[in-house]
Amino acid sequence: MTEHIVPGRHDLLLVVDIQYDFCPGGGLAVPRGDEVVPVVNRVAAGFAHVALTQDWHPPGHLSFASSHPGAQPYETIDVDYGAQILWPDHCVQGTPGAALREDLAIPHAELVLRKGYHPGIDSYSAFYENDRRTATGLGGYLRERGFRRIFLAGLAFDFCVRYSAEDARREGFHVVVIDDCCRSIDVGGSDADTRRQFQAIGVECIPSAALG
Ligand code: VGL
Ligand code: ZN
Repeated sequence: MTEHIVPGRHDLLLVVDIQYDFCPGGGLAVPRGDEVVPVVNRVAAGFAHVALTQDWHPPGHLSFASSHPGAQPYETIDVDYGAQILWPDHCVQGTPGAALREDLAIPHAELVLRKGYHPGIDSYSAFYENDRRTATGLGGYLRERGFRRIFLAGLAFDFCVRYSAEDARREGFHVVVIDDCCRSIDVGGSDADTRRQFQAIGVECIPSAALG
């Protein structure tokens, strides 16, 4: 049983990609993605410090299957920086699908970090793009503000939450993922892979009931 956790001044909640396109009816719908919204709202109210991320791609982005003639969504291709899964078009800058959910009620969020805006690089992680070299600046921001422990919530558990959690760990933060604040896409066993990887690197997974 996880002990009870009361968020303090060195803790930040990072809310990942809670956007219409990742919810049922959206361009890259995560099954039951919409269900996390009320849970995340409740959890966020207990944090003094919250940052949000927003997937934010230009039209014709490299990660879109539609940008590669003959390719299908969920196929993996080789690009300059290695393997890249191709996705249906999603979170195109300025479109309704790219907007943060309007029922996300976190008025005290201090930062909205957009990612995935380079036309030729995808960015699952909020810290480093998929070339694993291009930094978003979030690591420096969190360090300069003195945060030590990062809690994660949002979509999708097995992609943007996973990569962000792994990078946060690498950057030296304590990392805690709030399980019922997340949902998975689950392609090719990615949900189980993520849970195994979290165990291996010391990313904690807790239920939201452990907070407060
Ligand atoms: C995501 C795939 C492509 C995510 C974003 O937010 O998990 N997944 N773009
Ligand atoms: Zn994306």
